[in-house]
Amino acid sequence: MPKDALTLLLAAPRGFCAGVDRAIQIVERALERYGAPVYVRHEIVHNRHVVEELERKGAVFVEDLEEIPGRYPVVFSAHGVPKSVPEDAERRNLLYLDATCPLVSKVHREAEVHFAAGRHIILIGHAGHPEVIGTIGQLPQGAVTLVETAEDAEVIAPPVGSSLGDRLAYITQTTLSIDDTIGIIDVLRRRFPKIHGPRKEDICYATTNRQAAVKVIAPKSDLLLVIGAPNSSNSQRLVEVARGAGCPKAYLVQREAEIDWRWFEGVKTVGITAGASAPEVVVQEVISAIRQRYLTRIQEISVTEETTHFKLPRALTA
Ligand code: 10D
Ligand code: SF4
Repeated sequence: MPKDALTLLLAAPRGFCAGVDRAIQIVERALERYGAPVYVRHEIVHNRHVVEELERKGAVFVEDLEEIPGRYPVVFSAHGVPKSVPEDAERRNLLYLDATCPLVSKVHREAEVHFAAGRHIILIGHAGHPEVIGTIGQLPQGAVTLVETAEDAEVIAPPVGSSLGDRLAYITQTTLSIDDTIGIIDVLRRRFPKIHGPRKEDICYATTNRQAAVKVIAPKSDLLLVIGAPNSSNSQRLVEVARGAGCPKAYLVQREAEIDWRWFEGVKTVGITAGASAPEVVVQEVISAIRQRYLTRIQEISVTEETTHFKLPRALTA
């Protein structure tokens, strides 16, 4: 039977960002330098494929330093950690390498600057996400109030005094939906006109660019596949952005095996993108699987070129 025709719209940029690239390299270099095992606290980035590849090379993933059975090197994940974690590593005499993305660390520093200026901090982000736990953990308990939605922003009651003058500031998680975050900031600015904050938000360049590319391909797509993991915030946001931008059939898949081929019924154009933690090999695996079933024409739609690159910690380059 002849294959049906399908157009694939490949979003660009997609996949690995500079922070993910750096974090993976930190684990690889640590393995070369110190030998296996190298422990990694939390998934280095939220992707099973990446984690399994590093496990094959000798990395061991744990959620708590307590699980490390001796004086082995440990890498902190790209999402960042509360201040108590390096302190704990020092108490345990562990050699640690911090793979926190420099753009997450920048938000940590913003939080510290606001705190030093006597401001109460509103963090816009998702409860329980490791980046949010890490950012809140830069400051003493009670210094930060978490806001997840515009509805939250309407009702939060910052500590007495801070909301009246200019002793209030906001910061954000780096992987949020741009549009939702703007909505939340609008509420905060209306309620607290003197609130301090970044020029826009703290959403990083990679999140911004991947969402921009999805907004271009979604209206042209009958189906849109986002390659990424369910615990990956930036990947989940790409699904929401695609649905909001005109492609209700947008799904998150970790691998080719998760594709439900019934999604393709009656479909002529399929958009494809990948979260910042999803490797290009998985994108190519998905494309090959589609090509086995359909006569495909591939078109890459690029909204911008990315040139950002982050240096490795000196401990690994000296
Ligand atoms: O869940 P997420 O989007 O924050 O993390 P993921 O590991 O999927 O992607 C990299 C993003 C990081 C480390 C947070 F900035
Ligand atoms: Fe850094 Fe952004 Fe990548 Fe997160 S998504 S690791 S903040 S560049």
